[in-house]
Amino acid sequence: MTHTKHPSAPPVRAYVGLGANLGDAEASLHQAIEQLACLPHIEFVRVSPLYSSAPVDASGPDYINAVAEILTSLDAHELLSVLQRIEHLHGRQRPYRNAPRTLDLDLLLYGDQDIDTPDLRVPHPRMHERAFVLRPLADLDSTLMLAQGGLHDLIEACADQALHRIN
Ligand code: PH2
Ligand code: MG
Ligand code: MG
Repeated sequence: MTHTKHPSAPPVRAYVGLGANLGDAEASLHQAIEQLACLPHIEFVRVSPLYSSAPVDASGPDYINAVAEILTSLDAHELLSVLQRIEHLHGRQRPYRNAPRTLDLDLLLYGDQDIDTPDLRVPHPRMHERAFVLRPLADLDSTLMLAQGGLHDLIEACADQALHRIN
């Protein structure tokens, strides 16, 4: 793993969205959380409850989703490559956009930073309209504000996306 360029900087609080709808999705999420928590430069803080929901803008089996909160001294791109490595360990393939997947790890928020590069946009560009991200995120910190509004209002705006808490 690449080491942070700023080892003495205070760690950044980041939120990672987890999702899966192929294989044993629930087991994959639990494993991915373990794998994330074991990595150097990442301190696992907590994970939301797990939720199931129908695919949004996609097809295939229902998804299992959750959000994890971490503290990290990795920069955002280093964190992205760590997340991609864990996806790869789970056999993630990318046959087409929004294809069903064994594991999807999305960097949702990285401190209060706005990042817009070809390979990474943070805050995640669609998170404000996805109940499967907003609900578990609100379980972790209901006071978080996105550019589009507070979590409570954003959750109400996507109330048509049915979400079932499973633990
Ligand atoms: N992820 C997508 C597209 N649609 N729908 C649900 N319910 N959960 C997801 O994680 C999800 C999705 C692309 O990443
Ligand atoms: Mg995703
Ligand atoms: Mg993704």
